[in-house]
Amino acid sequence: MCFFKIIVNTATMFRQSIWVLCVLVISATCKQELNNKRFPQGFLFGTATSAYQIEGAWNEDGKGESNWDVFVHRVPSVIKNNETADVACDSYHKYKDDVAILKDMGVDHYRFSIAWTRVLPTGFVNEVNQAGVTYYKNLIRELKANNILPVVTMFHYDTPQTLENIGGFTNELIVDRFVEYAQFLFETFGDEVQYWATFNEPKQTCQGGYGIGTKAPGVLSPGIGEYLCAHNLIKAHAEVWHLYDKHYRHKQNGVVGITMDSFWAEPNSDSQEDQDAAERMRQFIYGWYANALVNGDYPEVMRKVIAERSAAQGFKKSRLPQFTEKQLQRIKGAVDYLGVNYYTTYMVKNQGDVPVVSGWQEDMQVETYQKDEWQRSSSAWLRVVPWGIRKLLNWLKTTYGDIPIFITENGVSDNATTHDDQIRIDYYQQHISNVRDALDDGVNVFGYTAWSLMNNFEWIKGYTEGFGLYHVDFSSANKTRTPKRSVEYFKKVLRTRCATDDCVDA
Ligand code: GBH
Repeated sequence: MCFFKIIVNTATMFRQSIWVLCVLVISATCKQELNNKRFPQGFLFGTATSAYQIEGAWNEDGKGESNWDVFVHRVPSVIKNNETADVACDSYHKYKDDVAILKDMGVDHYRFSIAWTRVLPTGFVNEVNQAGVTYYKNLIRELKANNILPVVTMFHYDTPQTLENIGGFTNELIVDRFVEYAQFLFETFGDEVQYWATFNEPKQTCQGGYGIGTKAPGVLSPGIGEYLCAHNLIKAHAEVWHLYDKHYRHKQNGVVGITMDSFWAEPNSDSQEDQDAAERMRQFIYGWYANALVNGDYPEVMRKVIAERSAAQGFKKSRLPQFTEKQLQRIKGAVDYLGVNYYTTYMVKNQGDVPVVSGWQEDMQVETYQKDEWQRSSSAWLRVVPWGIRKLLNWLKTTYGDIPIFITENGVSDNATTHDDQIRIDYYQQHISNVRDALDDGVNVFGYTAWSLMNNFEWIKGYTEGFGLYHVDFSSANKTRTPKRSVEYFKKVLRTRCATDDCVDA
């Protein structure tokens, strides 16, 4: 543990000397804990972005409208400062600049997403937008020419509005539409792409989009819409995996995974109630999707709790939909790797008073908080808790066995104006060290991806929180990218393949 808090509390006449003392304590204690072993050969280090957050060109060259285009235009005030991602980082025009900075950093891979509406403007395969196809072909070609592996997310929250108009992921029709879209991607880009992820953080799409309405389309349907969305999304993922497995894997040699939100849930006490509450939270967040795909159904605790609460609320059936026998067989094992986006940790207590509202959040029956001594970032939900990633990785191993794990996002925010991001240097160093510890623990993790390559459109927070290694000047016509101080640190990791300055071979 590093005792950051001591510094904050030393506004006394001895400030200077105590400060110096504390810095010594901090560097001594922190250093001791850092893992200086090199990562194994073949371990992947890279950075990530997503289409809506960086591309801009929202209606250019034949792109169709997505639910995010509509969400930000329809009621501008849902986004901080009424911002949109109409232009964002302008990566649609500046992808060569993006690849140039990736190359300069020396990354092994770059994780980006394809905007469904840029390649299939209607959401259906009846119409292909050639300009959109060319854009991603160029991006992939440029990456490969620079020895950077493309890691492609098929869907990072941006549903075609044509499909959103008829319920988006709450309408089962989307399953076949998504499979057709994926097939189009395999046909068009599959020879060049070996790492696929179907969905980024389905909990955001479902609970954010159709539960509490903080993500597009902003629908409020807690406990109904959010579960229905997840149900269809899981089926869509599984069908895409089968499609790849049967028709593309033998010639394209890739893998198809899915990335989940993955907070670490730390029990607040040793009491059985709190231990159970923390485990319940992990199952409600990660297990909702992972248990279905690895073990073939929703986690037992979700099925039980939601069925009981539904009955008590007078519903005839559980609000959590049931898979048919045939569907259960299709989803079980339909995943090659589990993606992990880790940012922070929550302390978890059992919720004493059982809430009456029937949402996912309430069904979980937990109370959460973050400790005061955990360092803050510029995001209210994100405090720095590096040991959480190690615990999470170990939990994944215990819970899902040795299925490969890919850290598809890890990062911290600044105020989006600074270039002096010591917080990010420390954050990456401590998290990468903990990932190395997890390898020592025997966890089968094969890659680490820093979120994000550059500051970008941070959803409802607009441009007020910056997760980038690079700063972007959003007021300039050029959307100028400049390295923050953390870039030097990340470059060093990429060169030396370890978290510290004194790397040793394992
Ligand atoms: C990831 O989500 C996303 O994949 C990525 O697109 C995003 O840029 C990145 O994190 C940084 O946020 O704003 O108070 O309503 C991480 C999980 C879940 C964290 C939603 C923020 C919203 C908090 N996110 N949560 S709030």
